[in-house]
Amino acid sequence: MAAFKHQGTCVIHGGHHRAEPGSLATPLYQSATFVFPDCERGGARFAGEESGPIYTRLGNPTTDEFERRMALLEGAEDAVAFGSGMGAVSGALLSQLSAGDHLVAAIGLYGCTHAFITEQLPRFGVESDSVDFADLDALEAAIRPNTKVLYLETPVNPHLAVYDLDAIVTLARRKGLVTIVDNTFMTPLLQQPLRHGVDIVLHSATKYLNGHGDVIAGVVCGSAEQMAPVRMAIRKDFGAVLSPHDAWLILRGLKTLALRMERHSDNAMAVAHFLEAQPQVARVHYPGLPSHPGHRLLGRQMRAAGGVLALELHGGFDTAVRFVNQLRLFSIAVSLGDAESLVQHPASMTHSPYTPEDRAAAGISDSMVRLAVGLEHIEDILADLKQALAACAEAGETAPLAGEEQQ
Ligand code: 4LM
Repeated sequence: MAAFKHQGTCVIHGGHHRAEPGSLATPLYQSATFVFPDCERGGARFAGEESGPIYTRLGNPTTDEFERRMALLEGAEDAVAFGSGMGAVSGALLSQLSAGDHLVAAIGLYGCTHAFITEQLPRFGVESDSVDFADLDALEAAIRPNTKVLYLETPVNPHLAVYDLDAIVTLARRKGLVTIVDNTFMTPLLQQPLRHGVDIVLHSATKYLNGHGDVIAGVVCGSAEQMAPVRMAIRKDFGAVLSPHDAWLILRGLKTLALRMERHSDNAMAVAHFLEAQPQVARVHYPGLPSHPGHRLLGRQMRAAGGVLALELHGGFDTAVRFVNQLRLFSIAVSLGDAESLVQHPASMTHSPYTPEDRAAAGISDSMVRLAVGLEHIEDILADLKQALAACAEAGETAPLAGEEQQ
């Protein structure tokens, strides 16, 4: 596939073949099945002797363009679209693991990924251990003779730990392991794990890739050899297929990805600096801050720190809940990567699938609040945070708790 020199061009044109009669936008093939010219050629398509669409669960021209664009952006040979980020997470893992295998996962992954690894995979005979991937000795010690996969997010949802991909890949190669990275928080605009030697990269395309909060989708990228079973076994037989209409919406959303990631990162950086200076804030987790342990990887591995940050307020669960309830511009919602600023409370929302003990071990405290900073004007975003902190300080113990009526 032809690559563009700049990703800002690739997000607009990557993988686009202008079809007759020359529509500028990608045509939407909203069709479940495709008609064969004759029986022999239908058979030839099934046998892989002739290219062309068969049935949308196997492939669709609109979805194919999204896949081509993602492969180009990640520097992969191929990409496979899924009907959700969890479809991509489970699809990538199931393509690499069989009964009797073991994987090592980074601590503090997205709650449903953690649930898939610790609750679903054991039902199919796959065991796992969770370790801090920043501690390479601990990571090496967790590797067993039957370990097949190292699985991580970087930055990690929700506490934004950043892991050194070069160091992890060096270890994985020495041990003959496959590395899988969930690149949702960064997008290929800010980080390209395959360029660091990672084997498979995946996304919840629900987030920044689509960017408009109206689609659930996922995508897995890697070598042609690795993607063939992801497409023609995992997606075909498990069926977590992306709707062509949703692929079309993501292709439209992708066109502004470069602009959006710049604005998200600038806004989040300003929010992080603001929050770090507030006496009510005990800690800000954002790799863009020099105080963040992973800051050294900015520039080398990440082009910018992205739009998500986490903060911990002095106090516990109730303080976090009060702060969230005081915000007005930020919407209280899970997800991230949308134009709208979103706030959520990981302990009771995205990371509620964890046991309290696993959450504590993963560094997700009850007072942690996650902000997915949107594309609004930074002065309005900061004003909202200021008024919420001021309202919390004023109200003190009398501030309303979760579930109480808000004006
Ligand atoms: C959230 N996240 O954090 P679908 N990988 C990562 C994620 O953050 C998510 C998924 C995969 C949130 C959703 C509620 C790093 C999701 C799963 O939701 O299946 O597209 O992605 O707020």
